[in-house]
Amino acid sequence: MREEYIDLGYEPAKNDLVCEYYVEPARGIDFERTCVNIAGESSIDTWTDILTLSPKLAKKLKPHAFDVNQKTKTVKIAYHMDLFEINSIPQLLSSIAGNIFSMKLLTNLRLQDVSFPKKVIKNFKGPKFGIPGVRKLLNVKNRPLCGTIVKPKVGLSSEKHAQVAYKAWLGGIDLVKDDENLTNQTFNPFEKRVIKTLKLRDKAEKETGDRKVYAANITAPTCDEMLRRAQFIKEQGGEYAMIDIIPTGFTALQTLREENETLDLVLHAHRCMHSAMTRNPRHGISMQIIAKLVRLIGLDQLHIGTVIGKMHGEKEEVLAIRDSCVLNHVKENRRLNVLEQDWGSIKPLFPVASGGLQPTMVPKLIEIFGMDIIMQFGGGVHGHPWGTRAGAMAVRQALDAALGDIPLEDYSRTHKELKVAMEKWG
Ligand code: CAP
Ligand code: MG
Repeated sequence: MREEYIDLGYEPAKNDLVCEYYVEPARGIDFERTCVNIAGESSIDTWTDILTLSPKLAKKLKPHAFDVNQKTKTVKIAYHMDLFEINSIPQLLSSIAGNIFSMKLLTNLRLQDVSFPKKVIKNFKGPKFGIPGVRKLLNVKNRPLCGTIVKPKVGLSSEKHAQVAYKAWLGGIDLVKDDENLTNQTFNPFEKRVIKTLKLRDKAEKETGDRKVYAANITAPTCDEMLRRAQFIKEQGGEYAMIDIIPTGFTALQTLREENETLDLVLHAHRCMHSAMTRNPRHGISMQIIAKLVRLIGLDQLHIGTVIGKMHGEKEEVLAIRDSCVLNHVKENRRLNVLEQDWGSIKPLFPVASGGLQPTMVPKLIEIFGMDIIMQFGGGVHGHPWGTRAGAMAVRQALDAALGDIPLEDYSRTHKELKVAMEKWG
């Protein structure tokens, strides 16, 4: 194997792509040898010496494991840009997150972060709307946005779905979205749902005087069908589409982003299934990377975790993901395995906190995330003892209290929907 892939003095070149891996070699296997194999298998090499690549090209394209740390079990590898199809996320992942996970000589491997050089960043569009575009569309400047997911996830008819959405909007919710596994089932077909829900969106806008949006789930079996559904939303006067980013895959996301130059929809990224890759701290791919890919490709909103809700995700990790969504320049953080990243002119992606949230959590959510967050309440709206509209009102009351620095306990004395929510959820 190519010992020269260990290159401790190497300074990554301006256009190198840098990856950080966490590595656990199999029993009896040397750490450096494992790193050499990871570097080789993810780029120009295989399990034995090969003679087909010219020495000149091999020298140019060889990977550089420039930071090899057996104590922290991490290695940083710099890859020459020519190894990649510069605007293809699938090809990138087939390289830096492909075969290497299967190698017998390691038991665990985690791709912790990727730092994209300017040259790559320039080849991607990034979010079309992002935080500024979404705020402009909804005409909401200085507060977090409030969303809901129609519940139950699946089972409602299109009519009932639209009614539930309408009640949530009347109660003060800005964004209503489909759930991740609601697409085009017989009890609630996509087109019928979009028509009915957008009709009631218009009614809710008229009655409240506020902008209201609906993100229908365009997750589909083929890219053609996904685009057809997105087009249908557009034709019906919709402004949003939602997609399950992991089940549909990166080719679908890149296709959607290309088409979105003309579709002009706000794209909401639901990350269901991500934990199959991201949850194990010793194996897989970090959520940090998923978030960076989504921003690079250019969806506009992404679920990042809640810290206090029903899904896993520690505060520090969730906030590091948030930073990768919103900052123009992310500094290296060795403790959290975050590499430096300059985003150039790519817009910030709107982070979404969702999963097990209810109204009484609003002050804490603001304390954790600040104003640039979309807070989504599924069960926390539709599970209100007085129903969906009251649940939505309780969310907005909690928000008003938090923004006015008034304890919920005090505010709930004059706001009965919040009071009832507090009685139920504490
Ligand atoms: C939330 C949700 C979302 C999760 C996804 C659900 O509903 O609709 O899919 O937020 O998790 O199905 O659980 P509730 P994450 O508000 O009723 O929990 O955001 O972590 O990707
Ligand atoms: Mg859901």
